[in-house]
Amino acid sequence: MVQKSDKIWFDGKLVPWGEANVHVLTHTLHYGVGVFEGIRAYKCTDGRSAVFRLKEHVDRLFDSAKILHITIPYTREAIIKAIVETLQANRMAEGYIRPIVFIGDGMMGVHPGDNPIRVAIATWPWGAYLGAEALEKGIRVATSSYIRHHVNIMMTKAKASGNYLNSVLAKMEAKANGYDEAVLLDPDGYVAEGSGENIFLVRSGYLKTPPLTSILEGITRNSVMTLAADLGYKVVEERFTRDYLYVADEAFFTGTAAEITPIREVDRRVIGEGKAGPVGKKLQTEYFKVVKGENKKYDSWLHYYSL
Ligand code: PPE
Repeated sequence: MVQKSDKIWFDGKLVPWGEANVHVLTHTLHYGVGVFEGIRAYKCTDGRSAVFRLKEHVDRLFDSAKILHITIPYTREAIIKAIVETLQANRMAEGYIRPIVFIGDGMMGVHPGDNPIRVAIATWPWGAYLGAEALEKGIRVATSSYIRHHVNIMMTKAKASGNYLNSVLAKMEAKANGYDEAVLLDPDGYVAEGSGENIFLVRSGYLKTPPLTSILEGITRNSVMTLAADLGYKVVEERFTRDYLYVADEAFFTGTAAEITPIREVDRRVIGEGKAGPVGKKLQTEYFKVVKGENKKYDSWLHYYSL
């Protein structure tokens, strides 16, 4: 169960959590044409709070909407302000932020007509996405029987609600088979991403991650690539096969929710030593320093707010 907060920002105003409801003929509920974001705020080491890469997340929300022909009836600045206001209204020093833009009720049928575009922003506390031990010990992953989107079937650069049908199926399958998470292959058979994470492998000291075809352009992916380059690691964006993953020295998932989660097993093959590897661990440590404001070099990635 999501831990309730007091308020949700809904179409321009803060309303009580229990009143942020929609009609059953909400267009997006039927056809999936909506866009959303997943953002985290962290309590910094100096006692302040900051939203991590807020601008980039809001930019991606607007890009996702553009791809789906949705015009968000607010400016980027207004959405940024609303996100901060929601955190403040809920007295959230840290937590997860979920803005969603969706098509409301009015017309039914595939074409959304001029149904209203509605915007909501919810916040709630969210700990380690894949379980408390996952960040430390790593997780067990299975290749999914579901294939990630073809670039002309779904718009893979949009963080669109409908795209997640594929993720939900993959995640349910992985869990039902006793794994923690799924890794999905792209339509050509190469490794793409997790149900809600990007993927990296480490081999002979360098990092590899799939290029931006079938996958979401992850903001954590970008942060990790930047941090890795800074730490002197070579990072290549290149397709790789599932068996290349089996023989990697290390592998890990990245995502706002998942942060940097080591992968210790794929399809019953132990990865490396079957625990968090040194490169992934180093990047995870650096990432947590950055989000908590301990690395001043990346201060521009933090949007500080007061409570
Ligand atoms: N791929 C997918 C499919 C994905 O959903 C996410 C984020 C990523 C990659 C990583 O993107 P980024 O967060 O910008 O680094 N998934 C979000 C939703 C998870 C959920 O269960 O809901 C998230 O991490 O917030």
